[in-house]
Amino acid sequence: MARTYLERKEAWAAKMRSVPARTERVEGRLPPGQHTVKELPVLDLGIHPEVVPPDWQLEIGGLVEEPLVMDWEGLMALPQVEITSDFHCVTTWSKYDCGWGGVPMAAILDLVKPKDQARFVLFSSHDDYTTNLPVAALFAGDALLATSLDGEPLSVQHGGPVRVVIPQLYAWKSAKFIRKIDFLAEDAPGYWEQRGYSNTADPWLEERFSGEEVPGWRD
Ligand SMILES: Nc1nc2c(c(=O)[nH]1)N[C@H]1C(S)=C(S)[C@@H](COP(=O)(O)O)O[C@H]1N2
Ligand SMILES: [Mo]
Repeated sequence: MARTYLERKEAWAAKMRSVPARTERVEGRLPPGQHTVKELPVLDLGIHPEVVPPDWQLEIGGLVEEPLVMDWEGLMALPQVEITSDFHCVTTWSKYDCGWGGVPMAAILDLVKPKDQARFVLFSSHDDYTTNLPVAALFAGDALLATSLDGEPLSVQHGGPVRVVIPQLYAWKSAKFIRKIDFLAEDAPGYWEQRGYSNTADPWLEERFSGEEVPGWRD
């Protein structure tokens, strides 16, 4: 049987695992090895959970002073911004000028107050996807919990009602259908990070692959 897109994406990472990242960041708007696309593709595990705003909740816990469960009203009560940024997927497409609207990640950090030991976050989504980041990445001015795209409520195809957007890293770090954020002392690799993709994911360093053996992979 033909392999699914996901299987091919995973096999690609396994095959390419030893391709090193660059040692110096390449300057410029388009990261190395990328090409631009006109429309934002839909890319995920193929599960589009229907969570409507009245039912939406986000659990934020782990190493924080103020763990909480936020609902839609709570999210809407936080400062709202609109930020246009570019989005870069490891499969080599880049979409320029995505007009994301939502709450700055910095506002979330202010609210939950990560403890000193909290150095990493793990995002968990309604499709059981996970991805991990250093807490430091959430301080980026364009890092958002997004609820709209180009002036429209965020569609489920693009991760609605609420997704993470971290434009400075490859798009697999931007968890769609977000349900939980855990603050951790130790790093905890997420879905693609366990399947051969880079832990750090800087597009201008071409940090695509993990550089490590992927257990159980076959051609
Ligand atoms: N929950 C969840 N988030 C996810 C994914 C996923 O499979 N599930 N895929 C990631 C990948 S690989 C990419 S390229 C972007 C795609 O976002 P888009 O479909 O809005 O373009 O979502 C990221 N976030
Ligand atoms: Mo991606």
